[in-house]
Amino acid sequence: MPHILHGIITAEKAGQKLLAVLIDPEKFDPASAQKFLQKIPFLTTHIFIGGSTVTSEALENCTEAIKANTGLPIVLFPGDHRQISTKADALLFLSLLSGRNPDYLIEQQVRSVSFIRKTRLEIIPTAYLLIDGGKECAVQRASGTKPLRQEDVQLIVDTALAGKYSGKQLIYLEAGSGAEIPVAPSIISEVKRAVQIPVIVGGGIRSRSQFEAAYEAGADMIVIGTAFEKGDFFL
Ligand code: 1GP
Repeated sequence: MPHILHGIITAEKAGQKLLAVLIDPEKFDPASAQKFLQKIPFLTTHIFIGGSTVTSEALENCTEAIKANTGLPIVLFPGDHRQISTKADALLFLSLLSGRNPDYLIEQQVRSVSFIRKTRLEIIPTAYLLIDGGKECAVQRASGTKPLRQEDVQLIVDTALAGKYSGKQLIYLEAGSGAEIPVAPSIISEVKRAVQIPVIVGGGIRSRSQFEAAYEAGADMIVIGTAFEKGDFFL
């Protein structure tokens, strides 16, 4: 089994919690990579790189700078088919299952293949579910899709399970970068109970209590971007 996915599954089975720090190349100065990486929490296990509207050049420069300054696995979290760098270790091959826009369900994915085939990136099939975080987020704008309402727990669980039945290896519950309300712990626990595969949770986590609540509810990996980007290393 591929290396990074294997590591995530092994951690899940051992009950070891994972933390990914998300870097958006659009908001990140590659020259600050070393300083930034010195400040991230010691429990960080992965670096995610991506954003909704990143150019290939910004992505390349950012990934190169991060790679030069850390031994942590670098995982691409792309907003579209152009956001792929050979300098990373793995790629979350996302399908936006909460939406009904074919462009983000399959078109971007097809377009990415001719480039991916020339790389050695580990490809990780990932079900990506956008959940209402209390304000319109970049994914919503870029994809033209609506998030699932936090009240619709059954629909969220069914969507996650449809992802698993389609062969996705990870379920990513996303409240949106800078969300006002993170994904509720009750949703995380219902999804986790149903899917029994690794669950990633991100969007709007900016306090230790939110962080711990997500882990306790069953998140296997938490993704934090905005808080650290703003210099608030709250952990
Ligand atoms: C967004 O899940 C990530 O795609 C992280 O969200 O920037 O709000 O931490 P934040």
